[in-house]
Amino acid sequence: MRQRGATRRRPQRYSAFGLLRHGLRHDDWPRVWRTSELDRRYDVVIVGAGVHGLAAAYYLASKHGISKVAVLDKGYVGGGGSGRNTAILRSNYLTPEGVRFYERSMELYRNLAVDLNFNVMFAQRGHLTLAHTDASLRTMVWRAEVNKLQGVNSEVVSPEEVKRLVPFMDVSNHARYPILGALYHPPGGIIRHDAVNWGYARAANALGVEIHQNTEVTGITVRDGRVQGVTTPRGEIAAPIVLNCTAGWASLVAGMAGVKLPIITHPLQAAVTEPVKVFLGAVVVSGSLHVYVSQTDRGELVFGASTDPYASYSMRGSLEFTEELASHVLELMPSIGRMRVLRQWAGLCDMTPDFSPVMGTTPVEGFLVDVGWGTYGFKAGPAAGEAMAELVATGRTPELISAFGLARFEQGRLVGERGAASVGH
Ligand code: PYC
Repeated sequence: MRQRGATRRRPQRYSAFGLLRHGLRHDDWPRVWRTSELDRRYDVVIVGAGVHGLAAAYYLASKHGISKVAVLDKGYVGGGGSGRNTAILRSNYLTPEGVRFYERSMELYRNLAVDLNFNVMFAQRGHLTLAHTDASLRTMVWRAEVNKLQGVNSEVVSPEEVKRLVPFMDVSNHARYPILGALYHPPGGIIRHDAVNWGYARAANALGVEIHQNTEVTGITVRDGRVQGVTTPRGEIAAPIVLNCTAGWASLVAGMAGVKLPIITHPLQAAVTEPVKVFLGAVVVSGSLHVYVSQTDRGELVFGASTDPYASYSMRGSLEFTEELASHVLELMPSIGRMRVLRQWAGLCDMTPDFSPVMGTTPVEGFLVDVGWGTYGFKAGPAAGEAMAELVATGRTPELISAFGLARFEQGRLVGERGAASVGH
């Protein structure tokens, strides 16, 4: 499977003069990745050109020399969950398996700009999960202890410390939901999600990986329990390995191979305000108020909620969401009442029963999954891509993801992460 002598192209670098010239003339900008003819056969077909699919492709090529790889997407690069999330990175999970896994992703994210030679704008601003009840404070203490045992920087802090970190927050006893404390995770932060998608796409493509946008997978061929390839409107493609890296459509794509996933898909809405001078240092999450907020380097506040309470594939926003979001945010930060919401959108969340993903093999030989990313997928892209690339290249499931296999739902070995999901669900 190892592909020797694959064409390697270095991503283009510019001198200051070159940058200026390209900035002034829009007609000769080079493509960030090449488009190519669709071949009839690949060593690996990856379904989904989001951060998971692109990272898997990049690590297949960069770490294992496998570059006869096609990443197919029915839309465009980063147009699904990878471009619709709120770009929060953290590793302060509840289970040791979860903490170790997300911490590996944080490690890869920390070096990603250098690794991809692309500015992904990772800002480690600190991440605060507020506790408004004794029960949630108990969970924060539990998480902090599990985190520390795994070497992850997390601690429970007082309302006074919350006020020091976020001076605009109402930490008084008069608030409708007084803040009793918070889980503080200094390494957490935000990143520019589009840049991550484009950086992986460019780097994978430079190593020979092909990216085919507007190429929907409409069928998966399985013969004698083994995957043979996929069907697209552009024709059949043969491949001994098909990796499902979709979010939102994961169970539909798996269903094409006859694999049933324990996933229910819900929309999740988010919104962004007009930009103002940067005043919010940390990412702030309130599980009880179903809201999280961060401020981008451009000054916009990015808000998100929990998933909508019904299963749906709709990606439309609703007025109820904006009203509820605004009222919850104002309970925390009354002073931002005059800021205007610019845009809202929705993404699709593939929820599993234990709030953990599904990564690994399936009963169909050669058909692999990296799915079930609920509300926590973007931060996991690098580690999931790296681990799935290793599984493809070696045929062995890496220890890091061994707890997240599909068989756990039959065997009753769930990895319960509900208590560490960003917001109440
Ligand atoms: O898990 O950190 C998270 C998250 C943020 C927004 C949605 N989920």
